[in-house]
Amino acid sequence: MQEKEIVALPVGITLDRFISSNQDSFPHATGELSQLLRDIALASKIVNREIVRAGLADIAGGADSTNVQGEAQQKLDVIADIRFTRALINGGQVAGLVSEEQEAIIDTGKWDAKYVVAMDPLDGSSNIDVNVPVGTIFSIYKRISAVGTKVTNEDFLQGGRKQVAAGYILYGASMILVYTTGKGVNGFTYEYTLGDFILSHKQIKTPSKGIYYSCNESNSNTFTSTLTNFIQYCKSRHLNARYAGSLVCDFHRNLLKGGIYLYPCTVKAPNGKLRLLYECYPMAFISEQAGAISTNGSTDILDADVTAIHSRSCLYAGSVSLMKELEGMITAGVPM
Ligand code: AHM
Ligand code: MG
Repeated sequence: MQEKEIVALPVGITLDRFISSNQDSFPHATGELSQLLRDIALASKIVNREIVRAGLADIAGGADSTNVQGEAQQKLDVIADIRFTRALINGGQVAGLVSEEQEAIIDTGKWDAKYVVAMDPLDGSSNIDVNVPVGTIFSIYKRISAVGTKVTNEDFLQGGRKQVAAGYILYGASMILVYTTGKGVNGFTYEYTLGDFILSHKQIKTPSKGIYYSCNESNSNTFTSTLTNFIQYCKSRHLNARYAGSLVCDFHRNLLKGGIYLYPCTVKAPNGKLRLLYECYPMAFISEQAGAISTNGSTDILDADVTAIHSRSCLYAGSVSLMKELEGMITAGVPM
């Protein structure tokens, strides 16, 4: 049966109303995905509460521990991981979870649930101590293992095209939740006095001509000549450089204003720094839905194979005109 068109929803309605109306546009929807999205929104409010008081409470700074990738954990990394995990377990719609902060799949024990979630609970956490925006990134799949059984690795390694929803929360000057279920991208700004997310950015479309490039140029001595030439091209076109070092923050700016985000493979991170499952795939899904493009230098990110839950990738994502220029240079020059 054909999906019904999403009802035209006005800016200003609550996330809850939006989710319910979207659900009505899927004829066989049972409400489980809707509830899962609400659980993520709830967890984000709790994490946001922690972030805004980080300068006052003793929750900024390092946690004296490292995560599975051997990276130093911040206290808020740990807190965000606990908050999201707890909200998703208690919500009951998720059979298993993958988190950047946990080595193995988290078995929620809710084996009757049909969804699994991969997430980076607090992305860009090196920015916490200096009050620069950070984010949460999530990606949702329908499990392929039988409902009623324990989840498996394969449930998470289905590939980017199998995502049923993906999104991020940006904890910035205001908190905004941006997500897609494959019917466009919408953004909801948190209204503190109401305690609700309100539709503020309806059907986001990335301008095809970008005005920003976002890249950690301190790695430029290890860039390929193709990438060096592309950065030179950006400068010759008077694009502005903008790089906070928080993927969610840098990606969000380019999504709305037009631009390109570049995290190449480097000597320090030969396979790329960003994680495919819970950083690149969700951003790629959002990009595509917003009319932008993403690649790892040779393949559309959504078509790139994932072999392990914490696999890494290079990421180039952004406005069509800039991405076409980059792809042209890749074809003509040395591989990235
Ligand atoms: P994290 O998930 O440990 O926070 O690392 C990912 C972050 C991204 O948010 C950001 O784009 C990138 O790492 C910045 O890396 P670098 O400091 O090498 O530029
Ligand atoms: Mg991250």
